[in-house]
Amino acid sequence: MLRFLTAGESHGQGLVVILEGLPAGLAVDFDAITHDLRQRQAGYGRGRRMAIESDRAEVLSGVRRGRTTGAPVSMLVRNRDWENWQATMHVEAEMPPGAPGARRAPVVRPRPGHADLAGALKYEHDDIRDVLERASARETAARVAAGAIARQLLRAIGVEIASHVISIGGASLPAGTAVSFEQIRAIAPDSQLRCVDAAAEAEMIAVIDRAREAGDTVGGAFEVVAHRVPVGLGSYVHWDRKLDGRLAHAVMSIHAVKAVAIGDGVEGARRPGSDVHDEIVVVETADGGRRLARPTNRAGGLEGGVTNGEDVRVTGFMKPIATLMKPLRSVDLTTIEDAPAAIERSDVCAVPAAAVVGEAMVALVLAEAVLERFGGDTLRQIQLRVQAAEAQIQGRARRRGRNLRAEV
Ligand code: EPS
Repeated sequence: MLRFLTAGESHGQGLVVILEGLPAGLAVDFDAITHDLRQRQAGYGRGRRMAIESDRAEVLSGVRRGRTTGAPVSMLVRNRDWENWQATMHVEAEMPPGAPGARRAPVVRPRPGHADLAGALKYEHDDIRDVLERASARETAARVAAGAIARQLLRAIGVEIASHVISIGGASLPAGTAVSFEQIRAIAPDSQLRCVDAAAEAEMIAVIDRAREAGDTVGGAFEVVAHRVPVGLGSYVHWDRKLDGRLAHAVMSIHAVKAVAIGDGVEGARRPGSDVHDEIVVVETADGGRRLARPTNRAGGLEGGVTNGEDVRVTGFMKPIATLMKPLRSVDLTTIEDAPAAIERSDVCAVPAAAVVGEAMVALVLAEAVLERFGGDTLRQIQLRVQAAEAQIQGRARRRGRNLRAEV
């Protein structure tokens, strides 16, 4: 089992993550972790906080001389902004003398759409800061650090993961646009919105600008695609082993994500089965053999909750961020009088960041499913089992191919 735990507040000292269940012998690319963290910080529409932070994960354990040992990997992502928040966020009962930063007034006007009200009622907090600090999407930096290592495990068996933005507010890729994995992979790391279509991206930027001017926020949709995924991850035999359900859980858990689709998702509910299911055909291979192929991949690489060898495609739909510069109506929880919602520094749009977090969550779920199917305490054992499973599938196809030709 691969599991991870995160801890940390948005303006506390930092974020901590422990990733447990990794095999030994995985070479860890530290620059790749930093790359993923920086990708999460990027994107048009991000707020001023991202100009303060320069996220980097310090690996504290579980890696020696560049390779995993099999022990839990722990990482720390420090908050640079802590400097400015110590007088508000100190862990000691009394403010340490000389603590830098302003001592901020309690937050008492919950933002509709945020965890503020439900959290304050549930945990009996008078200062909503005790809720919002942990509910903040800053936590996703820790997930991305863990996901970066899961992605490296997947890469070691040939799996690649990438993401792109489909829509922001009402601006979208033209309906029915087929986006290949190669197109997504070709998106430049400094792309403003991680969209494959320049015209659509320009429209999306205009949507974000209009929202900013109006003191509003916008959401959107992103798609995560995993390429060269082995056949047979997950299972149809029991509800909690279905990989589509596990991916949906993981992506839905990302802040502000309100819906998840696999493959064509909700579109499939509107169309007849003949327009939804991916036909199975036989094609000749270069060496004269035969293999099974799928002319389409509307299922998003999953049938019966099991990977079928096609690209795994997961879409996340994100609502607009809850902090509005032109706040919605709310109530002051100290006076129980009408009052505009609190304003916290925030983003106008964080869909490209959510896409990067989506990659991390998909990587973590797929890595766990790989460990379940191929087991192994070391990367080497896993690689051998992946190869053996692949050879077995190829061999079966070849044998059947010969039988077919003999019958003709
Ligand atoms: C975030 C950091 C936060 C927010 C954002 C995500 O920083 P700050 O609150 O200091 O501006 O920008 O969090 C939210 C959108 C939210 O609603 O909490 C980050 O690192 O991603």
